[in-house]
Amino acid sequence: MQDDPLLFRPDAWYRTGRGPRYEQLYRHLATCISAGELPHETQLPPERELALIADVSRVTVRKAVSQLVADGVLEQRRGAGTFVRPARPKLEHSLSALLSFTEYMRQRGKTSSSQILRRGVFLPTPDEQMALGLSAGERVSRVERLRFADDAPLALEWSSLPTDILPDPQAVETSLYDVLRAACTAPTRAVQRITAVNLNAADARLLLLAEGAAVLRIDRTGYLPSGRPIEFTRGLYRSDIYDFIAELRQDSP
Ligand code: 16G
Repeated sequence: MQDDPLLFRPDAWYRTGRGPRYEQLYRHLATCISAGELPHETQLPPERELALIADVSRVTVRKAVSQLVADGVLEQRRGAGTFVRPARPKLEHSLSALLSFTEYMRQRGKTSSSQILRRGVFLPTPDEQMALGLSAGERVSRVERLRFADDAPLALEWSSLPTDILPDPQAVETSLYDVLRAACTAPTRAVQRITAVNLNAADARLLLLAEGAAVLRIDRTGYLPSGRPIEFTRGLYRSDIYDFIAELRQDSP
């Protein structure tokens, strides 16, 4: 049983002019739960008692509590009382976080575009062989792009895929993932390695940065549901777009 009634006293949650009491009580309890002040398995005082401590009617308590039950943060156990439920697992939406550059930019209200620097079928580098599980004699389709958001160059990306997954690199006009999705071969899982590197003169010129400027290098290996690696993209990203990468990492498995 929650034995700290201070949390429920009116001065902890009620302010004149900030909306109806049940709404303020609801918001307060939701905050206490998400902040861990009312941890998982805490039992709330019974409705009558809570109404007394909070100095509100039982109807007000009932409305706030039933909203929290509907939200899935409280659980009413018959004959036992009302308890704080365990937090939902964070990874619930992990797959939806596997976004493409085009989608990241769209989410941020920016228009993306690309300048293709080179596209073709090549012998794989040792890094590509390792990431994609290819032998030295096999071929990869490679697409090298300078990527823009609202006309500002933000990233340089070298994407390599086995030729049976992307037989024609010329097919990549705007979004690589759109091409893969159309063939049902988009990755559903990815592993990323992030490092800080300094730009060489050629890459700096393209990204409109000074030679030696620090950027993030992210190597993404994307996998099909079968576990087969089908994308290896090495990207250099201006660190002022780090925020979108951080968001991805939070949601990823
Ligand atoms: C992102 C991915 C990259 C992928 C690209 C596809 C990171 C670090 N990298 O930039 O691996 O190839 O999106 O974007 O997020 P597109 O579908 O717009 O071509």
